[in-house]
Amino acid sequence: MSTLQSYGWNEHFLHHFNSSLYQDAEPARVLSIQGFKHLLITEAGPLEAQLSGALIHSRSPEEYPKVGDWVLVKRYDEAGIIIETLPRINELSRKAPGSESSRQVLAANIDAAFIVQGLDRDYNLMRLQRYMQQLALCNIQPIVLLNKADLVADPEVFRQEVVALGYDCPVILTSAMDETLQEEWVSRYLMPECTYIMLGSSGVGKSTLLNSLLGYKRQEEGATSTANNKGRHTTTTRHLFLLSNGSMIIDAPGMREFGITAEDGGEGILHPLIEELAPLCRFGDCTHQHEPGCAIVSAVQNGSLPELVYRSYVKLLREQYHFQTNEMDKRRIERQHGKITRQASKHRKDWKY
Ligand SMILES: Nc1nc2c(ncn2[C@@H]2O[C@H](COP(=O)(O)OP(=O)(O)OP(=O)(O)O)[C@@H](O)[C@H]2O)c(=O)[nH]1
Ligand SMILES: [Mg+2]
Ligand SMILES: [Zn+2]
Repeated sequence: MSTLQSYGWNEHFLHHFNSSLYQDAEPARVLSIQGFKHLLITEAGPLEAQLSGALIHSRSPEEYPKVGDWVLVKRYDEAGIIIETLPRINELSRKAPGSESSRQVLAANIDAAFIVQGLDRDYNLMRLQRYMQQLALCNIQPIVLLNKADLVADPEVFRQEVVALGYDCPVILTSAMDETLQEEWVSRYLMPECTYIMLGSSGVGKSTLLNSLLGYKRQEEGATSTANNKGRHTTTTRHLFLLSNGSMIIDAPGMREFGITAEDGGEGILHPLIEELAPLCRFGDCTHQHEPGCAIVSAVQNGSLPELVYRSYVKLLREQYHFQTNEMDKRRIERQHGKITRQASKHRKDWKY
């Protein structure tokens, strides 16, 4: 197998490469980004590269290469210049922290994401559902990984709680300290040539798990004494690693905020039971909050839809609405701005100034 194939190069990217304008460039995958420095893997091995000026000026920041992206690169002596990002299969995004309605792309071309929570103090079902929602919007398969199972007396209770939420995804108990526990899910869920990402708060054990899978300590791990200190973030950049079984994992810094976004005109709160019940509501535009004849509210009342799923649904729906209205306001302002500029240039012509 070629180097690129082992990093996930496939027909989709080959097709876009063949139809691109840059036949003199070579394809590469982005392994990590530090400031201007992009570490790429090419057929001939690793290469450091920067973005071309043309790429920076002609694209918006979400379109700049992210970890996991396939790019076209040209070599100049020892250095590489990235001239294009190949179309993505998907992108993992969130609401940009601190913003009202901007989207931030964290990584690209992801087959599945591990939502990692620590069973010590990090375990939180509302937060878990926030990740579920955003991954569904991004079209990325979630896998719940409940780590630090060694620290609680009966970890299965936690697992059952997550299973009871009714999402369509694997829920796994593990511990970075227990190789047997790891072997069970690794052989089942980590597939060769597939790309995974570790998501979760700081200190849940993402890097420790990754090191254990790599079989050597590559990523810095938070010291036990400071693991309970909320402000500490041990991993600071995303990095894609190739495991010996042929799968790839992106280790990411812990996230304080994982704000959800919304698709254009998309409704998309994606819980299987909610999707199944919504068409049964009396009103087609039911918001599932106070309307009579709402199938979702009655499912909560009769216990077939967990209340926690409903609560998170209402909360996330409001956030999505907020994100969307802001987006619309922005567009309205931009349109208005365009109109003013057009009027101004008309005046300029009329008055010749
Ligand atoms: N008991 C126990 N401790 C663990 C386990 N996994 C990780 N830890 C400890 O938790 C602490 C934090 O682990 P990290 O791997 O640095 O956490 P992280 O998720 O990578 O954190 P950030 O890089 O800050 O996002 C370390 O002290 C680990 O030794 C586990 O399964 N059991
Ligand atoms: Mg880490
Ligand atoms: Zn309803």
